[in-house]
Amino acid sequence: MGEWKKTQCNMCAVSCGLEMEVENNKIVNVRPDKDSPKSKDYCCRKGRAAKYYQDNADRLDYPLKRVGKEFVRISWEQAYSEIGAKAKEILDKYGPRTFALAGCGLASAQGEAPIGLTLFKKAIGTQYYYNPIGIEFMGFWWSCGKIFGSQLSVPEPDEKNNDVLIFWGSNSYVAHNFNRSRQVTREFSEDPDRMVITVDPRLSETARMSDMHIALRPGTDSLLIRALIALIIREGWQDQKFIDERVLDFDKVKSWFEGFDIEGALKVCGVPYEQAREFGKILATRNWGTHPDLGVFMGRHNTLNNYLLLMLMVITGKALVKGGSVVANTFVNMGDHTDENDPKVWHTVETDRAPVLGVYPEGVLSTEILSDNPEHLRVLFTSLTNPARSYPDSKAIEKALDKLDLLVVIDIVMTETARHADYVLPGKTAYEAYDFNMFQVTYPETVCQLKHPFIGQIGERKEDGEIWLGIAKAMGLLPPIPNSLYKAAEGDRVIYFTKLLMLVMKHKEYFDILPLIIAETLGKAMGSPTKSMMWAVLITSPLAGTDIIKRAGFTAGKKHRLLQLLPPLKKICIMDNVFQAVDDHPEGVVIGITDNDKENLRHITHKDKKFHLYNDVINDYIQNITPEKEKAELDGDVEYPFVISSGRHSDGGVNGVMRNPATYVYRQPYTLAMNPEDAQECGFVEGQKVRVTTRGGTLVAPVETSYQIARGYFFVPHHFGFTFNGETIGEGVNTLARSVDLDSITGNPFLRYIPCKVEAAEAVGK
Ligand SMILES: Nc1nc2c(c(=O)[nH]1)N[C@H]1C(S)=C(S)[C@@H](COP(=O)(O)OP(=O)(O)OC[C@H]3O[C@@H](n4cnc5c(=O)[nH]c(N)nc54)[C@H](O)[C@@H]3O)O[C@H]1N2
Ligand SMILES: Nc1nc2c(c(=O)[nH]1)N[C@H]1C(S)=C(S)[C@@H](COP(=O)(O)OP(=O)(O)OC[C@H]3O[C@@H](n4cnc5c(=O)[nH]c(N)nc54)[C@H](O)[C@@H]3O)O[C@H]1N2
Ligand code: SF4
Ligand SMILES: [Mo]
Repeated sequence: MGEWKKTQCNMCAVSCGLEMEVENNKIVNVRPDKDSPKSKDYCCRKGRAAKYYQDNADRLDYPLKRVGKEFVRISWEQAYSEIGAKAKEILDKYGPRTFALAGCGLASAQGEAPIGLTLFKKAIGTQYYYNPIGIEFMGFWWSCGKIFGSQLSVPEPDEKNNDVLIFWGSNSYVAHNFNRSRQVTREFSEDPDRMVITVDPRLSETARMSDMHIALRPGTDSLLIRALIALIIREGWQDQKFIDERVLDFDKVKSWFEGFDIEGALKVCGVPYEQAREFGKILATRNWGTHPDLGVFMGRHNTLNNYLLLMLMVITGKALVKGGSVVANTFVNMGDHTDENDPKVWHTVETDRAPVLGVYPEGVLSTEILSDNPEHLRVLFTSLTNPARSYPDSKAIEKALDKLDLLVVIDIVMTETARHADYVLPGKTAYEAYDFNMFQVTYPETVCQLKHPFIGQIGERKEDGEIWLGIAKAMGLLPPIPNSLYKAAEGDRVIYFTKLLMLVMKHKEYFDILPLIIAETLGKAMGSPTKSMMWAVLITSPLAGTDIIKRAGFTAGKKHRLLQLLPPLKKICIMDNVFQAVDDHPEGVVIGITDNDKENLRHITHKDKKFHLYNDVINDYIQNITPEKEKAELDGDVEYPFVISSGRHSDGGVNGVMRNPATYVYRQPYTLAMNPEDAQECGFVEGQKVRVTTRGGTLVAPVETSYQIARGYFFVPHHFGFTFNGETIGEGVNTLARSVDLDSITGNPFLRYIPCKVEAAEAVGK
């Protein structure tokens, strides 16, 4: 019998509370944590498979350096001094615009981010930051920025008060992409007074549980939503009272919908008029919320898809209201709202792309490295990401990685990206080191959880946050820190805070790099730079000083009575108590409670507190979303008559994190799934190997036939093409994507819609 430890899953952004049984420094068993205030006894198969992630044949134990084609073991001292010297030399010679950071935070493990991001954005001074946000959320967050005023105001369904839950291009029953997703979906599905609606070209596992399935033609979401809004306005079903009170410019956007050929559009979408009308009526009369995901986020016209979806919420009176969609109050902002028109915001040199929430589109990374511009990217540091497999156009990415002057990869295993690196540094997982996830989205409660390490030191692995700090020091970017601050860090944290303040008052230039100084001093005292970042994000939390925290019962306490007389310090005292509670409760703590009616408006950040629906860029773009133009484009690709969804979040995979094939023992999911009628017409049989070719590349996979798959639309999962223990299973789907097939507004790729052709790769029976 081992010992059970409380922790939080490291596999996806949902971050369920888990209990893990540990024996001889290994995870031997996993169960959901019934004490978790967030996930309450819920978890999925991926979380339960944590032992295959934690212990496997490919884990890295020591720093490695490339020598010719081989990697050799080196010491940490050598790694730091060589990386620091080389990076500094390039920085001095070519400047910060030649540096980029990628990853620095997995969906569920972001404790290192404040350290890594401060190093790159402030100490080195580059804005070029790439991570998966730049592949999925760009269109959604950009649209939130325009309509609500902030890219941080991302709406979620208010499930407790919704009576209709809509899955729009998301397969949550399999992806578990929100808190307790399977449980919640089941509850809606089984309740006669509530409904599940799925908008998905195929009969997904989620669509199967739905009361209504809108089986639209792939890639027609923008056309469908334009038609739905037009229908709602034509019938006068919009929430006019809500619009009059809360919308700045409804009359200006009405022209996008008036006189629109609704019937013609629905025909192109393949959605029967009667069904669309019923759907429109539900949207106008019921309390609905939606979980959009990769079907719309990575589909054709992905930015417009999202913009129109938000407009649909607004005109039906369901945006940022109880029973509609709400914005969860997370304990930390997930980035900085970035206005692409602000002259201080850098655009990429070759592709002229701007960031959303501080993140650049991953699709252009290879072009920015391969560019001949004197300011092209020369140095790339990555952690918790594997661009060679997860970014569009794997071949271009691998070529680009080889061209870099310096590539440093921090990972827990030898990845396809690491194989191109100059230095590979072994990280610890969140079961071996402190970590936390900033995406912890719960509503109306705000839950905060700190993952405590429970696996002892193995090899020379280091906490990711500690590695970033080591690199900052090796580059000479950490200024001198007085001994008194190190000393203060060992005592009372509120007093330590006042000392920090005094230091910054004396040296104004320290302000921007405060996270590095905290990581160095408080991190040292706590034995973990990452843990000190939990404190840093809590004391600077956007919720500090709000009623949200007070409602959860937190006060300034009895200590520091005098300091509390100053309101800013009172806030620090309260948040320090929050930190203490979080540290004392590894199962997580409810640190905030939102009051629906009072706090929704805080997420509309336009000065007039209104929704702004009109936008010039959208105005130009939407003119092309007509039945005629869309039909011509959708039917016009004679050379590549089929469409492939390059990526499917299948049951046992977690993007590229679960490399260990032991997790696939129950099923062999590397297949090209197609409708049996397509297979028959092409002359393919089940299991036969076929070759899919796109304008970007090609891959071979065995056929799986299923009536769940729509006609003409193939699916291949993206958890493959990884080499594990010397063996490569399947091929990486990003060989199919081109780095130019990006949404023209934000640069988010079209990975769920790639025109393709298919042919037999082997004769039947082989
Ligand atoms: N098991 C598992 N769970 C995961 C992950 C994993 O790898 N494995 N990864 C996690 C991550 S990082 C993410 S981002 C989420 C993703 O979670 P999801 O987005 O739910 O995952 P997908 O499987 O891509 O589902 C997208 C759905 O969109 C549909 N679709 C395709 N094209 C279109 C279209 O044109 N229009 C519409 N309306 N729908 C379309 C597809 O048929 C599919 O059912 O999952 C998370 N959870
Ligand atoms: N074609 C196509 N491409 C896709 C998708 C798709 O559907 N289709 N899905 C996209 C989506 S939604 C996402 S979110 C991205 C994900 O893409 P990435 O962000 O690249 O994430 P992963 O592939 O999951 O790789 C994460 C890396 O982190 C490492 N790692 C895990 N834990 C730790 C740790 O504690 N410390 C350190 N240092 N490293 C760790 C893993 O070994 C792995 O190499 O992929 C995207 N790419
Ligand atoms: S839903 Fe996500 S966080 Fe929860 S157990 Fe599954 S993978 Fe882990
Ligand atoms: Mo994702």
